[in-house]
Amino acid sequence: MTNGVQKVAILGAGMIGEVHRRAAVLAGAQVAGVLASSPERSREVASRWGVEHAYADIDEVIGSDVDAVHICTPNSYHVPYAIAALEAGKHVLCEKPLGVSLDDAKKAAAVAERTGLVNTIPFAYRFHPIARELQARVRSEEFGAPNLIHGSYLQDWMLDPNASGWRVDPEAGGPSRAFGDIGSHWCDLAEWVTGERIVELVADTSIAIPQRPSGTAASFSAAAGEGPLVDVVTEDSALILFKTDKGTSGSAVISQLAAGRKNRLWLEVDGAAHSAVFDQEHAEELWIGGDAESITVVRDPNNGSAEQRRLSQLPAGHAQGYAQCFENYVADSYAAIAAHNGSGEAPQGLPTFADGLRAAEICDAMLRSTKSRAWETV
Ligand code: SOE
Repeated sequence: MTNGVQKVAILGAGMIGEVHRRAAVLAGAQVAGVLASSPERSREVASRWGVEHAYADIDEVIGSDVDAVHICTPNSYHVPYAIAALEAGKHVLCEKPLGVSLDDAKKAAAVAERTGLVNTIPFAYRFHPIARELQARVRSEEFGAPNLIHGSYLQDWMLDPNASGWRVDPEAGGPSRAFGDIGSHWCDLAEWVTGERIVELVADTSIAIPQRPSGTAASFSAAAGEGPLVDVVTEDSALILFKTDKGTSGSAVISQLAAGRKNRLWLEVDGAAHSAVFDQEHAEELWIGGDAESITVVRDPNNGSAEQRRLSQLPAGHAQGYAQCFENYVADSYAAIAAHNGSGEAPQGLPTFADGLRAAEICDAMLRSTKSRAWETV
C-alpha cells in the first residue's frame, strides 16, 4: 500500500489520461485498468499500457476493487463518473472543469462533501514549486498588500480553423470553451496565491473562427477535425475585469488563438512594496520587482519556502515542468487518501471539488456578464 492507494483506474486515454497514468505509477499505485472512448480503444490502450483491465463501462469500474479513479474524459462525463465513483466508495481525482454547468459542479461538490472521500481537481500549476514560492512571497509582510492582480493565459492550438475537438461542442465541453478550459486555471492560481476572492466581474468574449469541422481531434493535435463544418458557439477568447473581496482590481486575457503562445499562463501581483511575476512557460524562475532593484528567484530544493522545497524533486538548473506538476498533484492526492485512512497528514495546497465549484461559479458569472454586458456578482 503506497500512500494509501494500491489500485487505481484511469478513465480517459487522451493526452491528459497518459499524464495521469505516469504520475500514478510514479506515486506507487498499480493502474488496474483503463476505460477509453470505446471497448476496442480500451483494449488497445490496456495492451499498450500493460494493464489488466479494459473496462467496458463505468459500472465495471465502480464494481472493481480500485481505491481511486482518475477521470480524464471529455468534460460532460466528469460529474456523472465522479458521482458514480464517490457513491461506490472510490476516491476521485477529476480533471477540470467540474462538469459542464454550475449545477453539475454543485451536485458533484455536494456528493463529495457527503461521502467525505478524497476528491481533488488538478489545478496543476499550483504544483510548480515556484508557484509555492510565489504564494509565500505574496503572503509575506514585506511584499505589501496587493493593489493589482493581472495577467493572461494564452495558447495557440485553436488558431488553425481546422482545429476542432469535443471542446467545440457545447454538449461535450460546456457553454464556455477558452475561459472554462484555461481561464479557470488562471483564476484559481490568482485566488490561491493572493488569498483574495473575485467577487464581481465584467466580461467580453469573442469568436474569431465562426465555423469549425466537428470531430474528436485531441487538444494540441495537428489533426484536423474530420466531421462536417459546424457553427461555433463557444468563445475563442475571453477578457475579464474584476474586483476582489479586498477591493483589489484585476484583469485577465484568456485566448487559445494567440500565435506563438503555447501554454503561457502569466500572473502578476503588484503589491505595496514589491511585484511578482509567474510565467508558466518559464516556471523555474520567479521575478520579484522592487523600485530600487528587481531580482529573479530560481527554483532550488535548498532555498526558499518550505513548500517550494517540498515540491522540488530535482536540483536547481535541472528543470521541472508540467509532468512534475502532475507527479506532485497525484502524490499529494494519494497522501490525502493515506491521511483519510489514518496515516499521515493531508498536504497543503491540494485543490478539491470545492475549488472546482469555485471555478464554475466564476465561469457562470463570466457567461452572465457576456449576456448582460454588465458587472456580475460571483
Ligand atoms: C488545453 O487547453 C489544455 O490541455 C487544458 O485542458 C489544460 O487544463 C491546461 O493545463 C493545458 O491546456
